[in-house]
Amino acid sequence: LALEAQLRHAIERNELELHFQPQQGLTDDRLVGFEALVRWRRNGELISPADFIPLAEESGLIVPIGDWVLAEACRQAKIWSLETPRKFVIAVNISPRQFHHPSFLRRVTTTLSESMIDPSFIELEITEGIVMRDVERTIELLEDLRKRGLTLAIDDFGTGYSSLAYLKRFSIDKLKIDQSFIRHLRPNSEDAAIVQAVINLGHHLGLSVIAEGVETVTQRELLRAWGCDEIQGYFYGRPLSADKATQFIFDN
Ligand code: G
Ligand code: G
Ligand code: MN
Ligand code: NA
Repeated sequence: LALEAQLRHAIERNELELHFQPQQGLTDDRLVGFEALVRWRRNGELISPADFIPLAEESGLIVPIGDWVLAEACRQAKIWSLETPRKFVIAVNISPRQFHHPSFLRRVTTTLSESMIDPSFIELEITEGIVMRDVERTIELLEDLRKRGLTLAIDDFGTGYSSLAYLKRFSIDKLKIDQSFIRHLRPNSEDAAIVQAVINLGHHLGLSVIAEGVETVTQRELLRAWGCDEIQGYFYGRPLSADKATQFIFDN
């Protein structure tokens, strides 16, 4: 069976699952949230989104997959909200085709209201590519989503083609510094200059800043010294199954 046909059946056959990568706040080193990362369990084998999200995007299957991911993230947020009084944000990746689908706003609001969670539990991660396509409509949509209480983050920040001029017009909450700037981070390097500039830019615009791909204590302490708000990466935690993420909550 062709991959696309298999993927088409993956949702009905319950073959998708969400893993959760923890995010750490740098003011008190507390767990602040998780990024939801989809996986496809096909014949016992776990397939990375890198191997099927592009196909899903191309074929339009990303729309039902995206619906499933959001509903599943909301379901997990509800479970955690009943198990602990602590508050976590679950960040969900949104792909371009999903975001620009005419019914995106309706789908998000329906899923949120059906799940009966506070919308501020959910953060949408959108890329620069998304926001630069159809800018005027994007500005309206971001405002609508934010009015409904969701948090919005620009993912992979610094790698796309967004214009800084638009940053002030987009109603967003957070910048996610791409891991390519973190990987070789050293004091006084070019990456250091870029990362510090993004942190300052974000803060001056009233945004919070999270760095991705943090793998070492040295990277974390540099980011802390520069005022970065949060980190995500193998140093703090790998993507975890829902059960292991629940355990992580109780251990942290
Ligand atoms: O989880 P990594 O572990 O392998 O993710 C690889 C890529 O897949 C990342 O770029 C991530 O943003 C993307 N990705 C993961 N989960 C989702 C999802 O639910 N929807 C979309 N659109 N992309 C996702
Ligand atoms: O594009 P997006 O930022 O959503 O994707 C996150 C991707 O980065 C996932 O594939 C995730 O598994 C991966 N990732 C998360 N933390 C680290 C890390 O510390 N190092 C590396 N190399 N990859 C990471
Ligand atoms: Mn992401
Ligand atoms: Na990213």
